[in-house]
Amino acid sequence: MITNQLDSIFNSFGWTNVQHSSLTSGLINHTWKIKADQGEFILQRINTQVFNHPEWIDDNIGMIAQYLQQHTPHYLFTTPVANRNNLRLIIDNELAYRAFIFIPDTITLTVVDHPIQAKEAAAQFASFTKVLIHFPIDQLHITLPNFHQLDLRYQQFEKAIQNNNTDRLGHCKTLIESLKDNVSIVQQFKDYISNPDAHKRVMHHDTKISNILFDSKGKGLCVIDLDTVMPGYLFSDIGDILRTYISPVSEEEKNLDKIEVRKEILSAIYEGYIGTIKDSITAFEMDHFYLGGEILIYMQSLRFITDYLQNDIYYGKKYPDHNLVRALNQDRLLQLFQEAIR
Ligand code: GN1
Ligand code: MG
Repeated sequence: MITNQLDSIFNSFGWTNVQHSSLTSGLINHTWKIKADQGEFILQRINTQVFNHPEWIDDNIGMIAQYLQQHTPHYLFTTPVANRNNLRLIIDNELAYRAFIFIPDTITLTVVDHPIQAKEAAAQFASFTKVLIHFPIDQLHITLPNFHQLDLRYQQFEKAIQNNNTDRLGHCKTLIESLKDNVSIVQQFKDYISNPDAHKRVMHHDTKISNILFDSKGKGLCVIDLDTVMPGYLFSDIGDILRTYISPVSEEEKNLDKIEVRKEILSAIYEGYIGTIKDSITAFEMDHFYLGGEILIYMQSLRFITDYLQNDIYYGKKYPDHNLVRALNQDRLLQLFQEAIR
C-alpha cells in the first residue's frame, strides 16, 4: 500500500528504476533514501496531523534559501527539489512529501560517541542561526504554534492528570511527584522569554545529531530536516542539543542506570555552539546556556508522560509502556544534568 503511494510520488518527480530504503529515526516524519536513474535523493513524508500547514514549511524554507543566496551564497543549504509540475511540496492522499538531492560522500550519525562530533554539530546549528541573525523574522510562519512553550506543556500535563481517563495514573505517581518538584523551571522559562535580552531568532528546533550532515572526515557540513525552522529562542536549540548529546544512551533506553552526563561532551557543546555564535548574541543568552538544557529535558519528560496519560495519541510506541519509559528516562537525565551543572 505504502509502496503504491510512493510509486505515484516517484512518478511525479519523474524518477525511474527507483530503489528506496527507509532511513528514519524520528518519531513524527518518515524519511527514505532514493536511488533512481536521475540520481540519489532523500524523500520525506511530513506528518500532517502534526504539521497542519505543510505549505508553511515550504514557504519558510523558500524564503530562507533566497535570503542565504543573497547574503551568504557559500553557506551550504539543502533546498527541496521541484517535481515535474514545478512543485517542491507534493500533497498526495492528505500526505505531504518533498525530496532533496542527496549530497554525495556524506553521512549522518544517530549517536554521539566523541566530543568532536558534538562540537561540530553544535557549531553547525549555531552557524545556521548566525547566518540568519538579520533575517526579517516576522516573515516566517509559525509551523508549530507554542512548540517549546514550557508553561503550556506544564498545563497540558496537569490537565492529563486531572482527566485521568486511563488506568495509567497509578503507574506514574512517583514520576509525577518528581516532575511537580521541578515546577520552578517553568517560572525560569517565563523569566527567560520575557527578558528583553532574550531575542527571537531563526531556530531549528530539532537539533538531534541525525539532523547534521558530516563529511567522511567527520567535519560537520550542514543542518538538515528543516520542518521546525521558525522563530524561537536560543534555549530551544541549545537545550535540545544538550538533551540529546550528553548521555551515551537515548530517550529510548529502559535501563536508567545507563544514563549519564558526559562532562567532555558538555564542554564540547559549549565550545562548538558559543564559540561560533558569541559575537552575535547577548550576554544574557550566553549566561543562560545550561538553563536551555533544563527546559528541554524537563519539557520532554512532561510531553512523554502527558502522551502516556492520554493513551499515546502523539508519539509512536513499540510496546505498551513505551512513553512512560521515555518520560522516566528524561526525568533521570534531568536529575543528573542538574547535578552536573551545579
Ligand atoms: C519528535 O520526530 P522527531 O524525533 O524528529 C518531536 C520533538 C521531540 C522528539 C523526541 C514535531 O521529533 O519535539 O523532541 O520527537 N517533534 C515534534 O524524540 O513534535
Ligand atoms: Mg524532525
